[in-house]
Amino acid sequence: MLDKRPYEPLDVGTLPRRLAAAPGLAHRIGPAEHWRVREVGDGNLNLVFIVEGQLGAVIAKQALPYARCVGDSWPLSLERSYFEYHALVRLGQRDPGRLPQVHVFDQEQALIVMDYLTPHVILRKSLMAGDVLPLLDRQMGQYLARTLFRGSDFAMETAHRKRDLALFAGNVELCGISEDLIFTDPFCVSPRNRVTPGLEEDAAALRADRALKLAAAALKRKFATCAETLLHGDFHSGSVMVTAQDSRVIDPEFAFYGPMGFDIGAFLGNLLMAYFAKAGHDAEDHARAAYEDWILQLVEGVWSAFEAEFARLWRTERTGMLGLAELFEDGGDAEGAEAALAALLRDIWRDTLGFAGIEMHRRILGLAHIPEFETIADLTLRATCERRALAMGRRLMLQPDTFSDPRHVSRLARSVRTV
Ligand code: SR1
Ligand code: MG
Repeated sequence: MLDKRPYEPLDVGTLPRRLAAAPGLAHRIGPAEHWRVREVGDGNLNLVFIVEGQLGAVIAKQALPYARCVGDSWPLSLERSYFEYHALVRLGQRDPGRLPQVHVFDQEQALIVMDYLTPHVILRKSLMAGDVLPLLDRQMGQYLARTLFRGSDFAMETAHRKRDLALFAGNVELCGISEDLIFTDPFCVSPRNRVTPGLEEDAAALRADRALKLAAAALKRKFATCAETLLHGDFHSGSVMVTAQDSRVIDPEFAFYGPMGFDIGAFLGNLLMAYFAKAGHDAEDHARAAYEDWILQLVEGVWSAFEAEFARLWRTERTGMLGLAELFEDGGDAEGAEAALAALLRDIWRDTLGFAGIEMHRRILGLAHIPEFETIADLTLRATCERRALAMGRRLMLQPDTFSDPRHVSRLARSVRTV
């Protein structure tokens, strides 16, 4: 049992002393006197350490009492670690093996010790490097279907789901970050916003675009009021680690009960931005065109795998209060259940497109930009790539009903890229 010493930000010197008392850790990675510790965090919020011993390694992630990317002028409570721990456990149960296993949760220190994933790399980096990941679409589509379906009232026992809903309703602070940074700031003047030089007029035009602001308002309302399932809550390509054969999901500290399309949309929006950024890095040649095509196939493949797995779960695990077999199968109307599934998938697809579009706006107009664009050294070229992404994102937000399936998304991406 770890003692309840008051919280202190740990460092490579103090972390081993703290962890030496953790039950089972020496057994897993070897005796503490041989541990080597490195701090490797490059995310927006937390400290991340790799602790290597003679037998293996673990990751130790500690929340800081402020947002790391901004500094102590943006205080944040340590509670996010509690929500991340509970989300890691639940999402891991819903898609076994897809998230790191937790070995120690030290609530006092806001510290989670979990599997060190190796030789995995962050998906965002892998996409920037031009890696082809043949299983990613299936693994991520299935992950999304399993976690979103199994965390909802289609599958869960309703008293259990409501208890969980109450627990994650406490993640007020991180939901607040999303509410501000995704749905509000990008569409108004805010000191937290930043745009690439050359994109100022585009940003001003979007902030004066009433149709776009109405779409952002509707998406924010959906995000805040549609407590459909337990979401990862920040499911971008920095929250996935990959090898050619394996994909793992990390960092669900933004977890809360929200609309299914939010996680799917965040992921697809980030894939689309990876697509639009390619022209800022590589010469226009056959290799680049082939990789861009692969990214669009990935977008299509994630949705297809999601749809197929969601339909399978609908037919085999619809045991929750919203399952409503009483209305359909029990009364001999199996086709009614299929019609309900089709209607639900249409709704999720529509939400997915809107959330993908708003994610693309917030990464270009807001506080938290992405390395795919930020590393384009030529600012004019960077602005061009971002402008194309914004044009695509705007269509997704304003006209989701014009995309009947993901091939239409690919078609639009290709035509916008040549603008
Ligand atoms: C202050 S946190 C900024 C962003 O980083 C996280 O990864 C989330 O995406 C958040 O919006
Ligand atoms: Mg994160």
